[in-house]
Amino acid sequence: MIEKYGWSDRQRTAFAEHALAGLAPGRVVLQHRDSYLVATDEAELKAEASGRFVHEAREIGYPAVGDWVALALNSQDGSATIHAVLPRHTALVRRAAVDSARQLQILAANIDVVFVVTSMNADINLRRIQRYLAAAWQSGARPVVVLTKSDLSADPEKQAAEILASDPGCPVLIVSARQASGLDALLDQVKPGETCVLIGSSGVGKSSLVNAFLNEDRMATRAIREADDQGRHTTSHRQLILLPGGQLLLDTPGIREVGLIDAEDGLDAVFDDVELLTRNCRFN
Ligand SMILES: Nc1nc2c(ncn2[C@@H]2O[C@H](COP(=O)(O)OP(=O)(O)O)[C@@H](O)[C@H]2O)c(=O)[nH]1
Ligand SMILES: [Mg+2]
Repeated sequence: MIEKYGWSDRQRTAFAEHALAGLAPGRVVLQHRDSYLVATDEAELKAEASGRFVHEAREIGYPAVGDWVALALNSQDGSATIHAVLPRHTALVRRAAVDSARQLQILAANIDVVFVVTSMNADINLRRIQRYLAAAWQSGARPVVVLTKSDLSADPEKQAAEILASDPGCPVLIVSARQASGLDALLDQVKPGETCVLIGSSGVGKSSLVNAFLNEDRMATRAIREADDQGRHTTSHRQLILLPGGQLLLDTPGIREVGLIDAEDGLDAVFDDVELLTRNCRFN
């Protein structure tokens, strides 16, 4: 089961010392406020970070979605404690001010591809794309620009050409979740067992893409939120999703990735309903 989540020789080698200590490997698939859901070889377990992370967080950050972790299993209640995080080969990171200290915040760990998602129903904002691309390159993963909602554009190729002319150094792909077009070309960028993440402003169609890949309405999209279906918001909370083709996909709610870039473009005003939810209610 853990192979499905991308477990490979790289992790096996890094994990050897923890195996000797009697710990079990797992991958963080979902992050709540104070706890995690971790996929292990046998099951998905609720896990909490051990006390030492309070001290280590400034240096390596708290465990995050996508992290490979070393777990002590509690057979009594089926929960687990995270004792260590394996070295990350890539990470989307921001420095957040927490309690007046600058703390490392990991938005997504061990990702192979970053999809920089922007919508074609408005003019292309090259500067914004470049900022997201800078964050993507910095993560160490391969960026891909994704232009969504091609069904709303009079000339999708022209908009793509505009971005290519700015020399992004990565593929630029055109998709429509609504028409289910361009989806295969997108997934071709990610091998089975690799992990990709969607970043981009709220409303550009990230969650709709996840649903299109899954061919089901797993993620809450804007329209659903407007229908006031509160309960569905939680499903869009940064969960690592296994796609039918074997790729792992992470959707991000709006504000998280906005923190990757500074406020010059007024992007700090782009709040996402999901973020409001995390501030207003307790997850567990
Ligand atoms: N016309 C059109 N609308 C889309 C498409 N993809 C998403 N949308 C709409 O755009 C809105 C925001 O989509 P959502 O997936 O929630 O965006 P997110 O905030 O980036 O996750 C919703 O009303 C979707 O129905 C598309 O390919 N074509
Ligand atoms: Mg969304």
